[in-house]
Amino acid sequence: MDDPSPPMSFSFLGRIAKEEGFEVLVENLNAQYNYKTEEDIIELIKKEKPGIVGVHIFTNAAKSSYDLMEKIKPFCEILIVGGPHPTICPEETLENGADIAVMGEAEISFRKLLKALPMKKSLKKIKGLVFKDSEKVVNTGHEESIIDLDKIPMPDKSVHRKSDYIKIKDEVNNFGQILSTRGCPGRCTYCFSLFNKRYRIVSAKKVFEEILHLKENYGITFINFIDDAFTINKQRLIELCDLLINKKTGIGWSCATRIDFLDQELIAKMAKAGCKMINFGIESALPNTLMKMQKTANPKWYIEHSDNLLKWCAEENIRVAVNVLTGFPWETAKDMKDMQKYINKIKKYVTSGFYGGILQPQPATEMYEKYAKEYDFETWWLNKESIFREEYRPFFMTYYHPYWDHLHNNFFNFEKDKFKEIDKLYKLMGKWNLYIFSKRRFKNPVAIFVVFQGSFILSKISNILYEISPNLEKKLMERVKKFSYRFKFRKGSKELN
Ligand code: B12
Ligand code: SF4
Repeated sequence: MDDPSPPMSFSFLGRIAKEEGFEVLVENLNAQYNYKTEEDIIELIKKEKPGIVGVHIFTNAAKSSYDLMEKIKPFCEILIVGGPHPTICPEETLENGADIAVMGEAEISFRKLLKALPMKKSLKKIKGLVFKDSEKVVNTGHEESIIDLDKIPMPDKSVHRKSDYIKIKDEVNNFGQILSTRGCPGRCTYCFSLFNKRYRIVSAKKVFEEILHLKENYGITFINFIDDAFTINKQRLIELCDLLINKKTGIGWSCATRIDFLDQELIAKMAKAGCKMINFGIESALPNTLMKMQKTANPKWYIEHSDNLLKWCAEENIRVAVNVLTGFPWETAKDMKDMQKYINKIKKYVTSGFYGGILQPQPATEMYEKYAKEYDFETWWLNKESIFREEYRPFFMTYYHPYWDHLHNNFFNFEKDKFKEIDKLYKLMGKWNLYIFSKRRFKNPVAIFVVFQGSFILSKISNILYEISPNLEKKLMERVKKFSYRFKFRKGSKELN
C-alpha cells in the first residue's frame, strides 16, 4: 500500500505512551517506503520483546489484520487493538487474538490502561475497554468524548520513521498532517463516525502552536488538515486565518470540508491565510442520492452552492479536489451517465483531483444496517478475498483507476450496464487526474501533453493486459510503475539521499 503520511492515531497515542514512560516503536506496513514484510514484523517482535503490541484495524483490512495477529500472537505478551473496527466489533477482535480492544477515542482509556497494566490492576473500572476475564467478555462501556481538545497532548511525529515516508524533498510535508477538530454533526448514511456527532475544536491558538512546532522541528512548509469538516466553526477559522496572516509564517495549507459550511467571504480569507487546496465532500449530484444518503434535504441548493464554491475557489487561486461516491443500490445506469455529465461540467474547476470510491458499506452505518441482510453481505470483511493474489497492484490502478477493486466487490449485484457506466465514470475522473497531475508537474505545454497522453495510453494498455492475464501485466508493467513512482507527478522530485 501507499500511505504517504504517518498515521495520526499513533502520533497521539505514542506521545501518551512516552509520557507514561514507555519506549515506542511504530511500524506501518502500508507506508509508501516501508518495505518490511509480515515475517520481518514477527522477527522484530521476537527480538525486541515488547511489553505491549498495539494494532490499528480498519474494517476493510480486518481480515489481513487478523491473519497478522494470529502470526504475532505467540510472541506478544499483551496484544491491544484500536481504531474503527475494534470500536464497532470489539468482541470479534478478541475472537481473533486481541487481549484488549480499546473502543472509540482512545487517549483517556489508553493512558489509564498503560498505568494499570504494569501494576496488574483490574481493568474493569477503565471505560472504553473490552477484554476477557476468566473467559467471560467484559465491556466497560464507551469513555466520554473529550470535549476540550486543547487538553490532549500535541501528537508526537517523532515516533514515526522519516525514511518510511520521505524520499524526495517535498515529501517532508507528509509529516504536516494536523487533526484540528473531532466529530461531525452530519448524518450521512454511509459514514462511520468514530468521533461522534458532537463537533469539537482545538483552539486557533493551539493549532497555530502545532503549525509552528512542525515548521521548526520538521522544516514543514505545507500543512494538511485531515479533519472531516474543517470549516464548521466559523469563528475559530477566522481566528486561525488571522494568526496565519498576521504572523506571516509563509505556510501553505489544505483542508477538507462539507459544502454547507463555507461561503465566498470565508474562501477569500482562507486564501489570504495561505490555503492552497480544499477537498470538497460533494459526493454526488444526483438529487435522489443526495437525499437518500442524507447529505442534504435541499439538493437544488446543494448543487448550486457546490458550483459556486468551485468558482469562488478558482477566483482565489485555491486548488480544488472533489470527492465522489457512487455505487448505491438505487442508482441506475442512467444516473451514472448523469454523473459523467456532471463531472464533465465541473472538471475545469477540479485542479487538484477527483477522489472517493465506490460504496463499501461500513458496519455501524445505515447503509450496512439496512442492506446487509437483503444483499447477503453480513460480516463481509471476514470473507473478503482480495482480488489480488499478492501485494502488487496493476499500473492502471496507480493513477488512472485507483478504485477498480472496489467496483469488483459488487455488494449490490450491479447489472452489467450499470457496472459499465460506473467504470466509465471513474475512468473519466482518472483521465482528468492524469491531465492535472501532468500540468502540475510541468510548465511546458509539450511536456504536459506528452506525459499526460503517455501515462493515459500506458494505463489503458495496463488495463487491457490485466484483463488478458494479471501475470502478463505485471511482467510488462511493473517497471513502468516503479519508474512512475520515482517520477511522482510532483514538483521537487530531487532525491534526498
Ligand atoms: C486519513 C484517513 C485515511 C488515510 C490514512 C492515512 C494514514 N496513514 O493515516 C487513508 C487515505 C490511507 C485512508 C484509507 C482508507 N480509509 Co480512511 N480515513 C482517514 C480519516 C479521514 C482520518 C483518520 C485519522 O487519522 N484520524 C485521526 C486519528 C487520531 O483517529 P483514529 O485513527 O481513529 O485513532 C484514534 C482511535 O481510533 C484510537 N486508535 C486508533 N488506532 C489504535 C490502535 C490502538 C492499539 C489503540 C489502543 C487505539 C487506537 O486512538 C486514536 C486516538 O483517539 C478517517 C476519518 C476520521 N475522522 O477518523 C477515515 C476513516 C478512518 N477511513 C475509512 C475508510 C472506509 C477508509 C478506506 C476503506 C477508504 C477506501 N474506500 O479505500 C481506506 C482503507 C485503508 C486500509 N488500510 O484498509 C473509514 C473507516 C471505517 C471503518 N469501519 O474502518 C473512516 C472512519 C472514514 C469514514 N467516516 O467512513 N483513510
Ligand atoms: S459530512 Fe462527512 S464526516 Fe460528516 S457525516 Fe457526512 S460523510 Fe461523515
